[in-house]
Amino acid sequence: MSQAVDEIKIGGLGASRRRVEDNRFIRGKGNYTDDIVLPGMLHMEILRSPLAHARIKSIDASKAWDIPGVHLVLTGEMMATRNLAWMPTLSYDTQAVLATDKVRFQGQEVACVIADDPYIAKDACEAIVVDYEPLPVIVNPTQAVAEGAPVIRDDKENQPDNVIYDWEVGDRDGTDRAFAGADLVSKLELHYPRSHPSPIECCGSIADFNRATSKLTVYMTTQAPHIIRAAVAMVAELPEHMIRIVSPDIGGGFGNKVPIYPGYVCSILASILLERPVKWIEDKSGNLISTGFARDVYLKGEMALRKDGKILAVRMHTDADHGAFFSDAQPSKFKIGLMHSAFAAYDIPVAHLTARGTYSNKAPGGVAYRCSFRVTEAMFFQERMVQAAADDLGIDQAQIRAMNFVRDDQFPHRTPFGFLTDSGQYGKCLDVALKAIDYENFRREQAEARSRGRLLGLGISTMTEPLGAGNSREYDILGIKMFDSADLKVHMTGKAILRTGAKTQGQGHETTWAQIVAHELGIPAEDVVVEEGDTDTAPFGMGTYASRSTPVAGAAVAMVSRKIRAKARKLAAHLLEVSEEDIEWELGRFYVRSAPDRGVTIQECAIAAYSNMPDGMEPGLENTAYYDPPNLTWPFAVYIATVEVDPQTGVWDVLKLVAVDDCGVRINPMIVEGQIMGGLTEAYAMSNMQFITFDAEGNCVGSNYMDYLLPTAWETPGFELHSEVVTPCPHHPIGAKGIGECAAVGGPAAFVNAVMDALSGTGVRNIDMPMLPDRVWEAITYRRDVSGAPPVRSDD
Ligand code: MCN
Ligand code: CUN
Repeated sequence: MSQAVDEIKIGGLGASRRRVEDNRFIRGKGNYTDDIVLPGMLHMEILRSPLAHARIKSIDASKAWDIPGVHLVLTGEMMATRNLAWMPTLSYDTQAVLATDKVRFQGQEVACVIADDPYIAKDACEAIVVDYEPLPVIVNPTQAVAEGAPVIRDDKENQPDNVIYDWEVGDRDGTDRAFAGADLVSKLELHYPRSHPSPIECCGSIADFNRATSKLTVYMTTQAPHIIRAAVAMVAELPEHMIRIVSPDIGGGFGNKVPIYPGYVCSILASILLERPVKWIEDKSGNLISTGFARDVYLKGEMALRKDGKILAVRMHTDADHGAFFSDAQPSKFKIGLMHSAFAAYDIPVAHLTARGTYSNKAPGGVAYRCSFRVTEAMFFQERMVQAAADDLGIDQAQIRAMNFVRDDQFPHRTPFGFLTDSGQYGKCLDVALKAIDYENFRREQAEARSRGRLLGLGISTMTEPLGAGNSREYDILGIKMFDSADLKVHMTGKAILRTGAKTQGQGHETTWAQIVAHELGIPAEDVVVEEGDTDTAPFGMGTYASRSTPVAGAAVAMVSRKIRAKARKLAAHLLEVSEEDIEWELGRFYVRSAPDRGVTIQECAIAAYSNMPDGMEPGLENTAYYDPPNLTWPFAVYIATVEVDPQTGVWDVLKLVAVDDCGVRINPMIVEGQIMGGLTEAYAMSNMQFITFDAEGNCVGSNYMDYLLPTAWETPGFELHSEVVTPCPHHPIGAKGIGECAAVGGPAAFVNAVMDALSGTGVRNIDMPMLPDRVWEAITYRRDVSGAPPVRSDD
C-alpha cells in the first residue's frame, strides 16, 4: 500500500539539503572552462593598451609573427576586414573588439596572439610594437561634460560630446509642488564608487569550429548562454542551429559574466580561421582592468519633509560614468537600469529622477555586480538620504522609516516611479531587527560611551529589490522578451532530469531546482539531476542575473512539474481503473477519493507512461514550460550594524550586524542563508576596504589583489541572520522571491550609516565608500565631508 511521502525527508521545499554540487567542488572535481582540454587546442593572449586615451598611429606585429609557435596575430585592422572590429553592445551602443582608430581605456584590447601555448602567446604580445599618440584623458562625469573636453567616441556619428543619455522618470511638476510645501528640504551629495565583481575564476572561452560539420562549439564563462548564442549568430553571421554554447562550472559570476567580451569574439574568429580549438583564459589584472565593473555613480538627492518626519517628495539626479562604451546589460526600456526602484518601500506620493550617463576613458561596465540593474545604488542612496533627513529633522532613525513604510495592507503598491510592489511586512522586519540589536539599550550605551570619548554608531538600512525580470510586457534585452524555462524528463524508473534556461554560478541550482520538483511531484530530490548551460540541450532562457532564477526559471520548474503531474494523474486513473475526477493527490501519490488505500506512486505512474499507457495517450513523461511572470518579485530586508570608530586612527570595527530578510518561501533555508552571508560579506568589503579607482592619467589604481582587497573569514565580522518574517510572493507558484543579491544591495548603507551615526554632531554629513581609515580620520580631524573619487575630491 503506497503512502504520502514526507516532504522534508525527500528534500522538498524547506529542506536545508546539502548542496549536491559541492560533492565535486570540494573534491577538486569541478569542470571549469580552464579544465577543458581539446585535441589540437591553441592558446590566445590579449595585448592591452597601457594608455587610457591615445590615437593608434601604427601597429607592427611582424616580430610576433616570427616567433616559433605563433599561429595567428589578430589586430583591429584584420578584424575590420571581416566587419568584426566593432560589436554591438546590449545597450544599443558599439564596442571595439580590437582597437583600430584609438584606444579609449587602459587595458583595452589591441591585439591577440594565438600560439601553441599561453607563454609563447604572451611573449609574442610583448613583441608587438604599437605607436600611440597620447590624448587628454577623462576619468569622471565632471570632466566629461567640461567645456572643450575631448570627444571620446569620435568614431560615432551624431556624437558631438561625451553624453550618452539624459533620462528622466517620475513627475517633475508634482515634485516641484510638493517641495514648495515642505517644512524642510534635506540634501545629500555622494558618490557610489566603482567596484568590481571580481569572481575568483576570471573570464575565458574555448572556441571550437569544425569545418567538416560547420558547427561552432564554445565553452565559456557566461551567465546567459542563450543570449550569447543569439549574439554570436548575429555578430559572426553564423546560423544559430550551428552554434552550441556551453557554460561549464562557473567559479562565481556576480554579474561579471553577463557582458560579451572581446576575448570571446577573438577566440571564436581565431578558431574559424585556424580550424582548431582556441582557448582564452583571462588573467586577474585583465579581469579587474577591462571587464564589467559596477556603480561609479554620483548622486544629488533632495527630500521634501514635513516637520514630523513624513516624506512628501524626493528628487534625485544621478551622473553615471559608463566608461568608454555603453555596454550595460539591462532591460531596453531603461537607461540607468532600475535606479528608479529607489524609495519603493516608502509610501511617498511623488518623486522625480533625472539621470545623465557619460563616457570616460575607463573600462566599460556599470551595471553588473550583485544588483538587479542599479538597484544597489538606488537602495544605497535611499537609505543614506533617509538617514540624513532624520538627522536634519532631529528625529529617530528607526521612527522615520517606520512612519514612512508602505503598510502591509497597501499592496499591491504603485511606487512614485511606477513600479508595482507585490507584498511585504516592512514594519515587522524592522521591529524584529531593532529587537535583535537591542536598539534602546544600544542608544543608552552609545550616549554613555560618548561621554567617555568613545564613538559608537548604529546604522539602519532597508531594501526592497525588483527581482525576476520579465514580465515580457515590460522587459526585454535588445528586443528579446524576458521570460524563462524548464524542461523535465521523468524516466521510466521515476528518476528525472531537469534542465532550465538559467545558469548557476555557485548559487546552488542543482540542489534547489530538484527540491521544487520534489515538492511538486514527491520524487525525492536525489532522484532529480539538474543540468544547465548547454544551449543544445537546455530550453531557451535569458540566463542568471538580477536574482531572476528563482522568480522566473524556478517558477517554470514548478509549472513543468505540474504539467507532468497532470499527465501522471491520467496514468493513475488508468492504473486504478477509475475516472480522473475520482483521483486525489497527496505528495508522491495518487489515490481513489472514496478508497484512500487504493493508490499508485508517482514512480508507478512513470513506468506506466512507458509500459502501460491508456489507449490513445502519447507515451512518455516529459514536458517543457516557459514562464512569463506576471510581475517582479519584491523581497525586503532590514540590516542594522553597530560599530565603534577609533577617532585616533579612523579605523572602525563592526560590533554586531543583524539581518532580517523576507524573501518569501525559502526553498532551501541553508542556501538562502549562504546567499545572505555572501552578500553581506561583499557589502562589508565595499564599504570598508575595496578601492579601485583611476589617477588623472587614467591609470587604473587597484587592478590587483594587493590593492583591491577580497575579504577573508579573518576580517569579515559575524552576522546574525533572522528568518522569521515570511511573506509569500502572491504571484509566484511556490511563493518564493529572489534572494541572491539582497544583502549586497542593502548591506553597504548599514555600515556607512553606522559610521556616520558614530560621527554625529561633528558636522560631517558624508564619507564616501570605501571608508578607509584615512578618509574617516580626515573627516573627524578636519570636521568635513570626504566625498568623491580621486583625482577629483570635494576638498581639492
Ligand atoms: N533560493 C531559495 N529560496 C528563495 C530564493 C532563492 O532557496 N526564496 C535559492 C535559489 O534556489 C538559488 C539561490 O537561493 O539556489 C539564489 O537564488 P536567486 O535569488 O533566484 O538568485 P539566482 O539564482 O538568479 O542567482 C543570481 C544572483 C546574482 S544576480 C548574483 S550577481 C550572485 C548571486 O546570485 N552571484 C553569485 N549569488 C551568487 N552566489 C554565488 N555563490 N556565486 C555567484 O556568482
Ligand atoms: Cu547585477 S550582478 Mo547579478 O545580476 O549577475
